[in-house]
Amino acid sequence: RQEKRRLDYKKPDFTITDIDLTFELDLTATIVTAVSRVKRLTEDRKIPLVLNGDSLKLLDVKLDGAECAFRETENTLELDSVPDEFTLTVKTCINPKDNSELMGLYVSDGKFCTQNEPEGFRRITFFTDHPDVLARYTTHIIAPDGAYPFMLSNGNLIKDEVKDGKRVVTWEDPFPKPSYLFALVAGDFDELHRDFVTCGGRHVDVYLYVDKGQASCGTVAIDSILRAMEWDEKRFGLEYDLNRFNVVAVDFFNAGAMENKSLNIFNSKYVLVDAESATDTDFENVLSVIGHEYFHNWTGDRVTCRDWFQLSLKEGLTVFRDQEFSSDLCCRPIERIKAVNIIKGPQFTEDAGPMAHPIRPDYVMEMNNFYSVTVYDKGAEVIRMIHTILGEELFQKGMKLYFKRHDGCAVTCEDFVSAMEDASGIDLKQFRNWYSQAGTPCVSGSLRYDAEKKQAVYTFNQSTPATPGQSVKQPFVIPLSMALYGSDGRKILLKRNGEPVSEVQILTEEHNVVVFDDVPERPVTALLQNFSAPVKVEYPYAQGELETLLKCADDPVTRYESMQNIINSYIVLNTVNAQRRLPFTHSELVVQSFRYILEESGLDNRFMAYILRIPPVNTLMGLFTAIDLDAIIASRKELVRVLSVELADIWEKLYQKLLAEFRQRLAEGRGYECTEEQIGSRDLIRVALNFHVRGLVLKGEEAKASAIVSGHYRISDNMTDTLIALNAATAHNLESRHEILKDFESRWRDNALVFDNYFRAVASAPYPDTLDNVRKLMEHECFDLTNPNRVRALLGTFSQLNPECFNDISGRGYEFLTEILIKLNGTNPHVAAAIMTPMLNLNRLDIKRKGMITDCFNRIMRIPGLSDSIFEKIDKAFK
Ligand code: HT7
Ligand code: ZN
Repeated sequence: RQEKRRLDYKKPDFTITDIDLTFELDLTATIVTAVSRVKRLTEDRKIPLVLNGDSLKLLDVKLDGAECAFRETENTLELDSVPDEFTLTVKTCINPKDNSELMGLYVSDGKFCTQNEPEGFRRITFFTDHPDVLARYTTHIIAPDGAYPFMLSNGNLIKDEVKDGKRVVTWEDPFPKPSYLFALVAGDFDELHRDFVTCGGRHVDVYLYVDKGQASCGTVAIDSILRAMEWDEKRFGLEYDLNRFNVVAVDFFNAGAMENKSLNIFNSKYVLVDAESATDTDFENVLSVIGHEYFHNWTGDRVTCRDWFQLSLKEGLTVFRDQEFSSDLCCRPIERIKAVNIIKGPQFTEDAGPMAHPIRPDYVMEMNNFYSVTVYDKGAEVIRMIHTILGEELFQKGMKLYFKRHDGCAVTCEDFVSAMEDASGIDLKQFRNWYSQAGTPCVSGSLRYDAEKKQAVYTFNQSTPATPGQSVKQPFVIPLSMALYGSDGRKILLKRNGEPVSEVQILTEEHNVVVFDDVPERPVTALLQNFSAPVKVEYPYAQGELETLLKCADDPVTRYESMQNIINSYIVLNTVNAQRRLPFTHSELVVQSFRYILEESGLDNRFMAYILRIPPVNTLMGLFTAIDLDAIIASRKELVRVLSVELADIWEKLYQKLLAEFRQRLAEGRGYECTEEQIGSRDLIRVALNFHVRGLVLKGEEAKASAIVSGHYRISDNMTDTLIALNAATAHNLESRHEILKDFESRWRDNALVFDNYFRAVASAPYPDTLDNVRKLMEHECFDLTNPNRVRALLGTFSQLNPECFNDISGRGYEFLTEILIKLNGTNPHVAAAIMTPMLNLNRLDIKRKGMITDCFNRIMRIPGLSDSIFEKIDKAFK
């Protein structure tokens, strides 16, 4: 097996300027005829044309219409001594129905669809399947008349005719594109339509295709497309470029969605929502994923990646754009906190593990493994830092220059940074380290206050731990947003040499000194406001300082982070206590801070719910180099216990108050709405209910807790509240869980996406019988190991969101996942590789768990036909 290296990139020897594709659709034997116009790009005529192929049956090859010599290897079709320019016709046969990997052309619930990013097109026909080969596509789809009412591909509809009982539909895409953006869909759907008029006055027909009978669940999605189109014009000045934009929702999909040019294909999870069956989060995800895919039209499709090492060029930038979209349309601080939680949870974990890689990786074995939180979410943070350093105006100037230079091209991250640099005049040379170095930098700060000079003198040292293949790191450019507060909580204007200075201090060295003048007293320091860089911060807060920030900071993220800091310090302390078999230290400050937030802060419900979040075990693991899982779990449980018991009256009152408001809404006939206000009430009622119930259970009032939860389930008029009850029942192991699960099952067993919530609730319960329950559910008629959504809901939840059971010291969790990985390796290795992430922590776990995971990994490594996706991860974990 071989890794590919970023620095081995070579310009293509041939390009394909035009391709005419004909698909004679058949479930098990689709015939694909590809007629390509090929041009040699090198001087050297001895270089053969090499086309990629995977799982194809080759039927015929012709060069300029005539027989020709060719060589077929396991994964290529090669032709020697070809002319400088010619037409190549390749006929292949593929089996979409048996395509369980869901890459290339496959069948999802009777409908044909494609997924070609990153290397799926080579499973459709032999082709130069690299993103730097941009061709114009014409597609003819042929099927028996009436078989597939909708037959779609990229671009404009050119012809739709019936000949000899066969329907032939022709599409033409005028924009040259890489093969990974090619798409085809054929099947029967409900169709929704909207007309959008662009800022330039052009009419765009926007279509959404969903499963038959689901049209009413598609209105939010199609309206979100229009909102995205309008936003991109207003904020980025980017107008849609064709007269048609199609989105199709399918049930079998490896990821969230795909930005194929003018024919986006979506996992139906991110399209189908209605008031009855979707949660608040489902609604928010639809807006953000629809936005993300639409925004790719410019950042991904019009300007694409030169090679897959550059993936963050389009993904980091597009995540940044979708985050801004949701922030402009919904609630900015909440969106920011959601993004911060992803970075501080899964991304920091990835950066600390064997799969750590820079946002622009240098070595890749299986590209599918690099659609990672690092490339996407840390990539977005890197773009955000550029935005912070340049400011909105210069950033937009940089975007304009980027499009001016590179529209219609396949380019690199370097090209993007150069455009930003040239447009702004700001030197980003050292900033580029964010693209080349992996790992999470740690900034450790200290303050010396000089009362005589009225100066605050900060020292900031940055260091980044070694990551695989990168033992020594160069310093990063870290935009550190700071604010200083007086003991009265009032903000102190930042000044140097008598002049006001920006809150964003740019750290560039390993050791940095930052001085502020005219500081009347020793200040309370807010560091990393708005999480201005993806780093860890260490700062010796004096007593009372975090409370001051929690209460007075004007940046909501600082307030949130102050509470997280307060919580984390007790978690660390009590984890150490648990390890040493010492009694727990009372979490005094957390209790006081919670009390303040709940009783005095006056925060709105939604923000209050976020600020009262206790980080999950997975995130807490990131606080330690060596993970003592049992001690961390015990320490977190203790914190929940203390908060539940000591604030019991407050939780009960809060729950009753919010419940009364809920009842009032129902009494007034006001239905479910996905508004910030209603979402806030539900977010907070979830927190209140869980603490209230935990408190009751701890007091031995299990029956009362059970009754409250079933009451909540019964009163619910929406899926969010229903799941608040369902999850509370399973999370607290209440008697009512049986009745609630039974009712939920009978109501929702016919709706697979909703039923996934049942799988998630059972799989996340932290109790000894959970693994048996998960095993049983694999036999449930709604479970299907070939559907990635089902696998993620049941098995992904168990491995990723239930660290207590998954890492059970018996090793049963590891054994179970190993069985699953071995099964999935043969059907869908990409989904397998995605759910095995928690096992990659093995080197930081205790010796017993490490030994058990090692045994499982050894077993997997021995199976015949092990996929590169799984092999690459285990191999790295072993190094
Ligand atoms: N660009 C898309 C990536 C994607 C994908 C990757 C691997 C396997 C299946 C996939 N489906 C979609 C999604 C996006 O970032 O917009
Ligand atoms: Zn994307």
